[in-house]
Amino acid sequence: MRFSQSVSARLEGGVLVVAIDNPPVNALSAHVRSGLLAALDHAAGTTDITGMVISGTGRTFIGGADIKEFGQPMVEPTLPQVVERIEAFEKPVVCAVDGAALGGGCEVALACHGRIAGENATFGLPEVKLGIVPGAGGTQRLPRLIGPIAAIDLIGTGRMVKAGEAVALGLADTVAADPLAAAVAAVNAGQPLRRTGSIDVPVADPAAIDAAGAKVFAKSRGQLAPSEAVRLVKAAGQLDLEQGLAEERATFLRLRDSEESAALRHIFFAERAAGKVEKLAEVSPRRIETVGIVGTGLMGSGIAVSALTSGYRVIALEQTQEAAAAGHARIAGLLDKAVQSGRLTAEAREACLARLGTTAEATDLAAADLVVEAVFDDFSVKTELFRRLDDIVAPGTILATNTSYLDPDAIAAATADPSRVVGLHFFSPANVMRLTEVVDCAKTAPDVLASALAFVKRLGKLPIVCGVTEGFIGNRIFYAYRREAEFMLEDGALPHEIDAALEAYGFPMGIFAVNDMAGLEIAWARRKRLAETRDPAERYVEIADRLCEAGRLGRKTGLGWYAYPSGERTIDPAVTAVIEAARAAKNITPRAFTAQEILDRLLKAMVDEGTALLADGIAARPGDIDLVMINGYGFPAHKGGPMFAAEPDR
Ligand code: 3H9
Repeated sequence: MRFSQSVSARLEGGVLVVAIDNPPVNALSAHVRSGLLAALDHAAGTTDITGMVISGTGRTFIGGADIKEFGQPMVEPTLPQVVERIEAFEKPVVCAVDGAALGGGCEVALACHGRIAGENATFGLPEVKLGIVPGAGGTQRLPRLIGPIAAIDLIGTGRMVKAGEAVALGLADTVAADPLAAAVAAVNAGQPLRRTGSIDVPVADPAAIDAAGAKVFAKSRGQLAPSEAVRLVKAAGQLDLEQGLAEERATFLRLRDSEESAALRHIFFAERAAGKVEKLAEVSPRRIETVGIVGTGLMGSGIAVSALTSGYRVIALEQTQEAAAAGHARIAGLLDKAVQSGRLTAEAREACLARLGTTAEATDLAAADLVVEAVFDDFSVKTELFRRLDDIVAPGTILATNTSYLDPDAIAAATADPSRVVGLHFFSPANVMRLTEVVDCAKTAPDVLASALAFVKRLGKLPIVCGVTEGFIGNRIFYAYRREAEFMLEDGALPHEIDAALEAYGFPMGIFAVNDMAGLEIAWARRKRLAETRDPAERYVEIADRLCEAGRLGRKTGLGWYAYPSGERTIDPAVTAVIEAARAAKNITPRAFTAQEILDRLLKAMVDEGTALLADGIAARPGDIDLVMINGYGFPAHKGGPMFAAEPDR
């Protein structure tokens, strides 16, 4: 039986088993919604049918509303209409959730009279991550099933839960190896017509509800959707179902048309597009199972942990036995921390350590399919290392450089086979940060690039492909942005004013506070390195040099753009004096800046540099630049990144 292009069904005895088949994720497109309604009509009108099972084809149950339909005219039936019909249905409807039941998919499940989870099931209402709230009853039905506190946690943060937790919370009835068979059996066994909307929201301590809300607010500064989600869950305990649903729907429609939602949807699709490279469509990656990592400092040990927890075998090379032992201890320590914070089980830690070898013998890297160097960022150190590896590793082994500032083409040129060299620019701490710039060097072979992308994806990270340029995408934009911030210091703004404007916009920290945290010496060294080739006619701000010369290298020295007398960032009159002296030396009459002017100038600097990167073919898409700035430099995701925020015709 077929009810629409994506919804079909078969009869198992008296049970109508409905299958949704709308690849890639069974989103609730218009034809899915109409197909479900038609199936319900058929079941209602056929006496022999005793009940219905809803299932998804493929790896997903239902991935949610079809996000591609947002921004287009609404097509009936709406999801709330479908969901309400399911809940009110006179014959039992049970869902067999194999894979993800997200957003609208979870709302369909919540409306069913029974919910059977497969072992791979996940449930979640991740709408806030798209700048919206659930719009088909999620905020009203979930608290009725699992209580307001757990509902605030799940809906306010968008956190997904696996089958076991879903059952423990009361979201799912049971976990079954064959959820479809179990759902059919539940209908045959007389599944009662449990209507979630008829349940009273369990009473909870108001202080605990407020505390759960406060946790959500703390993580969602500057965003609208999470606080609206919390408000709606609380309302579920105060309003009747109909009023609650009406309030939810109005909020959903309002937020769906918000800037925040447009920005977060842009990021959603940008993330899916990232790492897709047209020229690699037909290219197969090389097999990578064993990863060599050279250097076990902060960066190398972070990369090692990331690779180990993603199932790779790791051989970490150091210069001496002592350094190798210290590296082993550092990696084990990071794994311990992951266990303590619940991100890793004790068994998984043991399995990681069993796959780790640390050594001072470079020849041990012979077994590696990929070697990532994370040694001191010095040209001769890196090229000597790669030349040595040329004689050790197999011809198919990929050599990746983690350089931030050197020219990877020049590093590649120093090796016997530049086609196997690629850049992997991890961000620190590498076991935590998702962003990785994958540098497609002049001679990188297509299958080497494809392998690097596959490796980064398997690490669970976000790969952004970029061409070779000083600082790649992120640091190049960061330099431009910092230079503009320093121009504004000369023009009349003070560091705390610039930082306050950025923080009010949604950056977790302003640029001067960030510089203090990272330390001012790396940028100082770079300025000194570039001094000889700098165009004397170019505007150059000397304030940072004066601070560095005075030993103000940032937080670790207790002084930088700010003073940190008791650890707290405070405005330092000594810095103001340096700035005023710099203005006076150039005869600049300072003027006042509004927060908006500050933002406009900084955003323009980022966008101009981003536009140049696109024109030069260094970055492939504006969305890639947005992702780099959001995931590496604190740009607020709910503003969509600099390129999106500056789009004039949105
Ligand atoms: C909602 O439900 C609102 C309701 O409350 C109210 C309604 C009234 N729509 O991630 P992947 C595409 S809001 C359209 O790489 P995975 C995606 O663009 C929604 N397209 O796969 C990509 O396309 P392409 C709440 C979607 O296996 C392809 O599918 N739901 C949607 O790694 C593969 O995606 C969510 O927020 C969609 N909903 O992960 C869930 N979802 O191949 C969003 C995906 O052209 N989705 N696509 O690049 C996800 O979290 C993941 O996609 C999922 C699968 C876990 C399902």
